[in-house]
Amino acid sequence: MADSENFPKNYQVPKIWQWSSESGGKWASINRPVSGATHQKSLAVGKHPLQLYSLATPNGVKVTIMLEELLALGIKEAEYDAHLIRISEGEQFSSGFAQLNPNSKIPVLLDQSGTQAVRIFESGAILAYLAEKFNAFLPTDLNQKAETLSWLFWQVGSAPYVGGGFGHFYQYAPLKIEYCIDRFTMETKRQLDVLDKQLANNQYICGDEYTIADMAIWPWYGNLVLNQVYNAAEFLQAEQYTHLLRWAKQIAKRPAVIRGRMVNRTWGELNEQLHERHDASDFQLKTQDKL
Ligand SMILES: N[C@@H](CCC(=O)N[C@@H](CS)C(=O)NCC(=O)O)C(=O)O
Repeated sequence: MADSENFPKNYQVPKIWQWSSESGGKWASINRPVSGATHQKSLAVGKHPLQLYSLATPNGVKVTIMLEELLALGIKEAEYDAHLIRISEGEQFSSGFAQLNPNSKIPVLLDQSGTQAVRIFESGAILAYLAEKFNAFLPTDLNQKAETLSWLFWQVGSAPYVGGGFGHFYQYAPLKIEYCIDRFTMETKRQLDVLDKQLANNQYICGDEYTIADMAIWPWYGNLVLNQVYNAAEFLQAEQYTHLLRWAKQIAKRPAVIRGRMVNRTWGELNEQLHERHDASDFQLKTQDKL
């Protein structure tokens, strides 16, 4: 990894950008300016109709929370296999993965329950697909559905400023650049304020009903104020967002959320890491502390 000394003090923008694989940073080894597979490897396929290929990042956890919530409702058809994709090792660039998601990013879902298998990529699209397939966590009333989808799309459009912007420059960038940290901290705090105001008058994001909007927003913004990502709660003065914190703590206690955030997790406490999930009993039998 390059450190700050590798960066010239007076950078002049060249006429044409050239890719330097030495540009450094935590994700330098997997970042490329081109798409597509880097190696031939097919994906493992388990016994259940739903096959998830993922990692327990906030985008991955959205889907495992949804699947665990569906199972908690007693919907057996939502049984799934969750296969681990180690993105820091470039497993998202296997030919099998790239075939399911041309964007080579987790999560991706393969639904084999019908006559023709369906692949769904983009976490927001996966949540909407599962909600419609199982008729749960997305209101059928058109106006309420519009409100839920507005917040779902808000999350998908807004979180890259938090992840790719704030989180990247605050935690991962090999040098701390005040301009970048200021710019993305400002935007992140603005977004936290949007949520705090919405939750001042609503139990859940869209009112009294827990929906896919909560499942999409919690892994990013709930975890941020609970100091579970980027270790930035103090820096962002998370305690100011009292309504958001109240909601974040409430969601964190849901059994399906506790299970969902363990799936495909490869860091943190060993008893909270379930690298692969192929059966409901895996939560009791196959966490890393038991293997
Ligand atoms: N908009 C996508 C974003 C997915 C995404 O950024 N996934 C990250 C992990 S959170 C990833 O797979 N990164 C690997 C890479 O960029 O190569 C979604 O919501 O599904």
